[in-house]
Amino acid sequence: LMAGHRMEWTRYHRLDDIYGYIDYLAQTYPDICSSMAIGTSFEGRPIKLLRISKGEKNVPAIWIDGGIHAREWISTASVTYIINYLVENSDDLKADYYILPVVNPDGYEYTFRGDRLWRKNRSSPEKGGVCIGVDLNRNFGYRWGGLGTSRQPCREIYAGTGPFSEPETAAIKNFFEATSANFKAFLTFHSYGQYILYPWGYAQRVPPDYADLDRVAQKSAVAMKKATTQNTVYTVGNSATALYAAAGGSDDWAKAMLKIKYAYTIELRDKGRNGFILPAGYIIPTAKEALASVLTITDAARKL
Ligand code: ING
Ligand code: ZN
Repeated sequence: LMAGHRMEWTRYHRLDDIYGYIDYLAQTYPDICSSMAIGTSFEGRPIKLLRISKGEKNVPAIWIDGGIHAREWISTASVTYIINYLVENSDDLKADYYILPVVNPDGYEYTFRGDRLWRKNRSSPEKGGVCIGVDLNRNFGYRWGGLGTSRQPCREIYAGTGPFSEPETAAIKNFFEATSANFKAFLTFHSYGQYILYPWGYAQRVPPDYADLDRVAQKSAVAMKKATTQNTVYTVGNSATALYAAAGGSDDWAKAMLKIKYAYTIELRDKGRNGFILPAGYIIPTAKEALASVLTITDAARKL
């Protein structure tokens, strides 16, 4: 029996509430929502994806994820807000959305039970080692192990034992290998810093079509500023130049290996006053900004 759901967007939710919401949507709106576990985390939790689609031909597919880094709660909260908006406004759905609000469920739960500032997953890849966790955004299979990564398991930027060594990143890779959907955008939400970043992250270089990525990102920044009365400023740039170099990120892999044109990492609020511990009162305004970016990038994807 599925009585309802517990999502409110005025507080941060545990994984149970988020997964309950996904199940609720799939049961309540079976014409447009379907859920699937794309894999299982190191500790055995399902990695739940929601597809929102009207089954129309000739619409682009768009990937949206959050919570790859456990402590970045606003990312997961904003992605669930985006889900709610797309379902409630499904008459205007302009793409097929594949949405993964918690890439790293073990890490996410650990930020409630153990360490609020945990970043990595919870795997222990070394035999007999003491340190736990791989940085999942260093574990993707393009230029794995390059700049801004570490081979030391105790570091926050530990890249793992090899590309896709972790069940959470392997699940995403396997999903894309199995799907025939026509992906035109790949959006991964993080916090914090207020940036719209495009590849490459592995070095201070840009892809051949970077002018298109820059133009759509600038448009997105304008929409995000207008999304609330707070005129929030988002800075646009190449990841390695605007922020820092980091190889093995999901956006680089989506761009280089999956050939998805509009690949972005979006760093949500704030700029450091609260950092990862963003008060719950900022969920709705920040999520409105995240939604504005999704709708802007959807428009660009439809024009391809
Ligand atoms: N930031 C991203 C990180 O993984 C990033 C920034 C993404 C840099 C992609 C380069 C490429 O470090 C956070 N907040 O995690
Ligand atoms: Zn992050």
